[in-house]
Amino acid sequence: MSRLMKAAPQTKDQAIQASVFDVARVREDFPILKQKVHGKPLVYFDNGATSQKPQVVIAALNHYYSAENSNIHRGVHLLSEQATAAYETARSKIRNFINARADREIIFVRGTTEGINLVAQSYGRSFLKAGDEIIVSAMEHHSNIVPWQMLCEQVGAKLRVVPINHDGEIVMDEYRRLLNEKTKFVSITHVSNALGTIVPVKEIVALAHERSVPVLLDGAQAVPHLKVDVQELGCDFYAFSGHKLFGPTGVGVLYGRAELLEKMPPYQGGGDMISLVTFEKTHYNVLPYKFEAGTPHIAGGIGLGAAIDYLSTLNWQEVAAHEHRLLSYATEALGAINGLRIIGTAKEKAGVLSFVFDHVHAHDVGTILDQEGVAVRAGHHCAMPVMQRFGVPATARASFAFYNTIEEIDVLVRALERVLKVFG
Ligand code: 7TS
Repeated sequence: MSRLMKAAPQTKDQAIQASVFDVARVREDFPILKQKVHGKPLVYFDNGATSQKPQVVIAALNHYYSAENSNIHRGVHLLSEQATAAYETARSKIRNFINARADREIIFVRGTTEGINLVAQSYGRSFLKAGDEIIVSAMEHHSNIVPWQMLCEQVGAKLRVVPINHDGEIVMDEYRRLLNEKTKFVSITHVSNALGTIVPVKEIVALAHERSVPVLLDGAQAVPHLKVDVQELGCDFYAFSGHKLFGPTGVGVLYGRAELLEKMPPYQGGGDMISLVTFEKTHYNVLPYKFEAGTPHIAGGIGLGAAIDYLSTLNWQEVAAHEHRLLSYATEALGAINGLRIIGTAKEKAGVLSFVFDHVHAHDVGTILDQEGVAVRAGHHCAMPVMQRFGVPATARASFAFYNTIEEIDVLVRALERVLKVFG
């Protein structure tokens, strides 16, 4: 299932020779990559925070606002019909992209964060009670911790945390031990944003299901790198953000198994999520609209559909091999730098390289890299417990996308050498 495997060391020549993926051509599709920052060519290694948009996505947004802008699901006029059709077509593309069974299992949300909050509040408040336990892992993004803590405060449930080992992998024996008759929900990331670890989520789901415990997977960092098939994974919920998948900000997806979504109450009330309203009683709309109160991010949904169309034009095997080369080349090159320590050395990793220097703070690293045109993220990556686990305040993080190149990693390495010069 995973498209990226262990990072095997490669020389630069091996890495370039082995490349069949035409990265130069793909880069032409992303206008922003031609930018210079501080007079240097942009090297964009902050894809974990948000990825860049191909011209076709920008054009889809432009087309929507220039030619189709109208509210959906309500107009009798042509523009509204066109906008509705475009939005619902995007939903079908997403369904196909993650292999959900039906369009009604695809709920448009603002992003991963809202998807997780929706499940915590709608499913959690309805079906969890005092004494129940929710399992998360020690490598979650805050958006897969805090919504569950809020739920725990509301219903009196308890959060249990599966530890990770020193490579940044889930300790599966501990997970097995934590699963018990009190466990009522499991919510785990598919790929860690701070460490790059690919989590064995299929096994995690299967173990939970042995106890009939539903599982949500946070797919924010997985969908840009892995081929995700929600039926194969067997998960009950899967959340991801459009903006990390080369689509617009402000739109994302919550997949849910229809059987569960049917049982869950609405998350928010308002227009579009109802079929009949009287002051005595309101009848809710059918799926997925029951969970889509108010005017949604119509252009965003359409733009996300365009991103998925774009991705379907790429050869995924080539993309996977290229990303694997980037990660293995970067792991080797950065690993050779004096005093640099890579945080997150799992056997299976996707597109993320977090690192620290013994005597230079990650923010200083990020600032000097920026002067060299290299954009990385420096900080706790909204995963403070991961930083605590590794005993560091912050890391610098290079996160890759398929449009990155081996030459860009060389620029990063030279820039890191400058960091060492500046800070001795
Ligand atoms: N889950 C994971 C694993 C993430 O990496 C992120 C965002 C989120 C959830 C939240 O996504 P949102 O789109 O709803 O905000 N991660 C990052 C990051 O690593 N740097 O900036 C945002």
